[in-house]
Amino acid sequence: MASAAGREAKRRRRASEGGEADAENAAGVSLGWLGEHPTDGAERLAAQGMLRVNQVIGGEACTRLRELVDRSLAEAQSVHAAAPDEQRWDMCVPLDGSVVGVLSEVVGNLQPLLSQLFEPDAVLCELASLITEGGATRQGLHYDTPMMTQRDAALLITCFIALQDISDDMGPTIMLPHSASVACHEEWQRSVGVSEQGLADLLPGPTTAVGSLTMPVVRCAISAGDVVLMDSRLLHCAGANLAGPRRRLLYFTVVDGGGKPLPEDAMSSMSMFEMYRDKLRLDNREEGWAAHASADGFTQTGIDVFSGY
Ligand SMILES: O=C(O)CCC(=O)C(=O)O
Repeated sequence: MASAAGREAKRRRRASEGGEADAENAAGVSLGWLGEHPTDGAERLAAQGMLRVNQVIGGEACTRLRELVDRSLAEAQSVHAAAPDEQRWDMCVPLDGSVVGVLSEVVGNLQPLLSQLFEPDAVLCELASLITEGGATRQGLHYDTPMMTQRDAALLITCFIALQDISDDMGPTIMLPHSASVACHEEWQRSVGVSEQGLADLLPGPTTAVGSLTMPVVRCAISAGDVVLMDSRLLHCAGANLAGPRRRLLYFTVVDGGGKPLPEDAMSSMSMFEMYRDKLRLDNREEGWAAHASADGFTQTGIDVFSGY
């Protein structure tokens, strides 16, 4: 076991390897900056595979969504009574009136960036929530979509919306910027069997080894209303929620349009009630989305929940 001095030296070495870009990444950008520099925002997201945007929606909207997520979980738990001790939930979200309004606000506020990344007919292919209770352990590091074997495959970007302030010990999502690359995926696949255990120690960051590569680590400890956009090919995982309180994220994924094919094996990026599939296009947000909402989402949709994600 390393001495305290050895551990400190190692920590400093990792910190100096972390790089300024990743400190910037952790701090994020404002909507005002994004409005003025949409191309820079898109380039940053493309280069790093993630971009935090601060204060995309306000506190009241977060409260409404948090209440919806809690209500969904209560219903899910009454249906899934067999898993009362579950500490992680990935649940499709019904489009009730409050979700449509807030979702449309988020997409509208991010539009300067989204229009740099996607064709106008790009569509939401996921709409769900992620919950961890106090005591949830760290998720295994993974990507949601493999690096594409088809050259022209559609880009998928997942947007995680914080519904409350998320501190470091509540299990923020952990991301490895720059890991959406063929080289990093190959290193990860080659080494995952042996290093996954070790990653548990290494992920506090600011860097971690992925095979022979040293990758930066960003923990998305963010505030209510902040959004982190992530390339679905980026290596990431949910952090350990050490003691609670319950952590809630709403997330949606946009898949590009323009007739581009879905990447092979993109099925883990498809958490959404079937009835909304292909309906929520970026370019029909104002006229089209409300038509799919209902006063009581669950009556219309049922419950679709994946516990222990
Ligand atoms: O809960 C989180 O923070 C991330 C979850 C996640 O990455 C996943 O389930 O793919």
